[in-house]
Amino acid sequence: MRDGLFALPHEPVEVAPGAVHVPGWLSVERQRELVAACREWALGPVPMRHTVLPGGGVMSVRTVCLGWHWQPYRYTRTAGDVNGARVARFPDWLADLGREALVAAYGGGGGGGGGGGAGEYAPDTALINFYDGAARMGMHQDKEERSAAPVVSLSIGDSCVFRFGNTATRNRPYTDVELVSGDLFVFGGPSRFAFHGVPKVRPGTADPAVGLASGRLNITLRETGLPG
Ligand SMILES: O=C(O)CCC(=O)C(=O)O
Repeated sequence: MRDGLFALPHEPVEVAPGAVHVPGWLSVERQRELVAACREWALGPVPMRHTVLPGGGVMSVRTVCLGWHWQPYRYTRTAGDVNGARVARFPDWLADLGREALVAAYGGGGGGGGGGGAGEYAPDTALINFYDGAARMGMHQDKEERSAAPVVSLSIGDSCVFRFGNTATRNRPYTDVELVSGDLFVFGGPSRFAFHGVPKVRPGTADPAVGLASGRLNITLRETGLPG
């Protein structure tokens, strides 16, 4: 449930310089379309799976990638740690959505830094993360990219606590932001390499109208800066 006092729909809230939360950005219709697309992507050619970390730990989140496959801690075209298949292509319409997101967050001026305005934003990878009620994501930086272009993050389904920190340490200071279905979060500029994570999902908070019976979907768009 949205806290009406602090998060008016579509009104961007700057959480840190270059880090902007846009509540209620995706319509229910668009969320439904994204959920349907995610269901397809989850099936393959590389199926959604729990990522195994180099030390043997297994992430509680399940992930499937588009465009480039992320595995700790690099991007490849094929998913050598899953089934060896090439990941599904990154669709043009998703890049368009990424550019729309930057306009919503920064007003079209490309305020997130990383070079250029929203029109030049060219995300070429997406991580589709699925959280069940117990899943978490520890504090980390998105730093395998060779581009400093902003990261665009979309939330659908159950609400969560999104912890947005600083660029120096995974500890305080950080801000806990409640991300609700349909919310957009963009981080670029001075916040591009900030530590962030998801310490808590709130089971049962999703609106069934978005087409997800339970759990939380997160779609994260990034520019890898790798040769196409
Ligand atoms: O689920 C989220 O909101 C964050 C996802 C994330 O940090 C990541 O994929 O690196």
